[in-house]
Amino acid sequence: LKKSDVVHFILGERLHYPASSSPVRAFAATNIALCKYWGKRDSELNLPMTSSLSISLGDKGAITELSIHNKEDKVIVNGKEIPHDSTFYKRLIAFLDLFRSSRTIYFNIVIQVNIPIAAGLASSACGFASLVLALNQLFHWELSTKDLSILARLGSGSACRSIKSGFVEWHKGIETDGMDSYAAALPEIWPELYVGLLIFNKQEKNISSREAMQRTVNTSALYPAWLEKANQDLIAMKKAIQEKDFLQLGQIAESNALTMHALMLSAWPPISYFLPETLIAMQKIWELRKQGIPVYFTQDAGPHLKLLALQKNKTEVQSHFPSVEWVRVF
Ligand code: 2P0
Repeated sequence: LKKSDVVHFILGERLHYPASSSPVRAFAATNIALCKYWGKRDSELNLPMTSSLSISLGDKGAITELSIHNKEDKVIVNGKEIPHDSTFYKRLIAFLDLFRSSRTIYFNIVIQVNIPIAAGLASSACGFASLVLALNQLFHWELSTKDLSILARLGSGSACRSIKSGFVEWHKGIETDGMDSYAAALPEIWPELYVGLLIFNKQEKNISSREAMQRTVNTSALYPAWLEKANQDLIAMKKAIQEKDFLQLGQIAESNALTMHALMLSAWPPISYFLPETLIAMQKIWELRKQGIPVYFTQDAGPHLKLLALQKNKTEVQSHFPSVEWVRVF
């Protein structure tokens, strides 16, 4: 199945609805997975091998302003026009092509992202999610959250989780068309829970997560063990969230992230997103825990760490990591 088949299935005749004549705007928060998505069962439709669970980062994310343009597509990200030969432009345009149907229609896309782009902070997730929300408004589709999540997934897997705020679970689904692979919010809220961004540099990464996860699935001897662990972690994580058990949440998230990175080290050619600073910070976090300070981390496809802490421990953690930027989740 192709992406366009899924789009036709979801939108039907809505694919031909006229666009609004005035610009629309939509925000989507970026999300950080506590139980990671790492590996696909279908790389055309971004269908995952496992379910995953994330938290959306409050007001950190992307605002997409979308309008109809008269001659060609134009993409501006944080005030800069994106060159037409860049990978990002091509990926975005290929995604928009899905929604043009047979008509000649061009878009003006202005994206404002308030997190470092392509640094493992899931900017593609909030970018595609906000774009889908904006398309939904521009064409007055009035889609359900589930359908919006499926469309966002076609842009980038993790984008399907950015359609909702708070704790979000992406159900992996089993259908070949992926109509049961979408994200839904969990009912729990946890106002004391904070995420601390520990950013080590702003360089773009050298291998995309898309390529890295594919290589991991294809070459890591540890991958079957990951499938097992991912499943167990998800169950335990949902329990920890229900019971507001921070130590459990932190332990599962940190162990899940480290196992994902262990998979990458065991791939061939090996993949590492670690910088020396990443490892130094990890050691420090483990030391702080020995001293009784409850702080954990998670790490994505980049060198940065995201700290997990409760509101009451923020100040103390900050004294050891002065550069940390706290994000209020709820
Ligand atoms: C996650 N990551 O669960 C995992 C953990 C990075 C590390 O999802 O190919 O941009 O577009 O489906 O979603 C990043 O990969 O990949 C990601 P595609 P995506 O957040």
